[in-house]
Amino acid sequence: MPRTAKTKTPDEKVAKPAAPKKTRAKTAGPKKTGPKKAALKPVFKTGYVALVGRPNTGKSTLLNALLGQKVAIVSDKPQTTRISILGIKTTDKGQTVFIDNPGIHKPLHSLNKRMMNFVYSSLETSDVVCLLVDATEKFGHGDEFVLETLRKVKTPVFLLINKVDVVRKDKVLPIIDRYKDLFLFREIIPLTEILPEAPKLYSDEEISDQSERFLFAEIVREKILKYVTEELPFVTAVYIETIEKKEQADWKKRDCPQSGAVPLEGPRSGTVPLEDGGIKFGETRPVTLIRASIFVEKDNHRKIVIGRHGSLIKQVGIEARREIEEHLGHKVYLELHVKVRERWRDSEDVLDLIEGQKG
Ligand SMILES: Nc1nc2c(ncn2[C@@H]2O[C@H](COP(=O)(O)OP(=O)(O)OP(=O)(O)O)[C@@H](O)[C@H]2O)c(=O)[nH]1
Ligand SMILES: [Mg+2]
Repeated sequence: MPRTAKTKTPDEKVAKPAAPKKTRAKTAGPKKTGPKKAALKPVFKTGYVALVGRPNTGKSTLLNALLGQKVAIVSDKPQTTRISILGIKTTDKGQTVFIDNPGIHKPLHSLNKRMMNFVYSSLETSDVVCLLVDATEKFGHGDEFVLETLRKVKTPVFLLINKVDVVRKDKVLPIIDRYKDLFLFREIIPLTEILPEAPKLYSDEEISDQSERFLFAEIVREKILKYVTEELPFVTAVYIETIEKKEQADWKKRDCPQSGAVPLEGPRSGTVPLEDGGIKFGETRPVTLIRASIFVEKDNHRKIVIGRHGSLIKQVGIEARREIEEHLGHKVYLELHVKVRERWRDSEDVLDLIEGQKG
């Protein structure tokens, strides 16, 4: 799981997420030496690569694949990504900072306008743009709108045809032909080659720019998206109210090797082998308590997200908790509350609140 930025408490000031940092001071680059010396010096390249395309083309899936771990949530519903996140890949040759963006679409609500602003800002910031197209979808107005958007920027654009695993090979060539005629794409060469020569922008350990809090909210949202359809994916947002880490005595009878031989509160001395290593008597284990609100727009949405006898929300809770536990490496209690916030997609306050979680 990603190493993420420190979790902020909800009452910390909610700041608008800044555009990805691009502080490449003129003096910060490698010193100019004579041509002979420069040729011998290994070149370190650093830059931003924006992943763009229509919703659902597989940008977040690609980001996770490129990084070799999950930093972005994925779903089969469009408009899953709402806030751009960075995925940082550092090698000894360079640092590629991928920007996973919301899908390009015509915005209706304030939420969607903000989503598109993330796209525009990433197009401005990036050194390279990768346009992902879905080979399973027919070319349409949405694709024309994407190309129109890209024609406004000077950044070199690479075309990546995705989901080729589920279409016949002979379907791919016509897609290339069509795009070739519509837009001037740069030829495909390894990405780091074309990044500017520059020192690292992030430490080797950093893999994303999102806070744990934002990641947890996204994990909960991903599980909801798995189970809801129609307008529900669009009207659901997750806000993490509190994250509280505690130390808790964790002795249970079932943890002991000889059941019944040890009192309920644990052994008097020594260690007991447990699945995740031994624990000494008197020791405690960390547990994180997370309280999250799920915002929907109407009462019937709330009923759907809760499900019959609470079945849907329970399933979401189980799956999200497991994934968060995997991330934290210890026990998690996850409390979910479904709340109606009418027209939250046009409420700047709610949108600020949700964006502010990113840190
Ligand atoms: N068959 C196939 N499915 C893919 C591939 N890449 C992504 N998908 C699926 O496509 C769906 C959308 O993937 P995402 O990664 O969420 O797409 P996205 O472009 O980030 O979508 P938005 O965030 O909504 O813009 C998911 O169901 C993925 O599993 C691929 O290469 N092949
Ligand atoms: Mg996405």
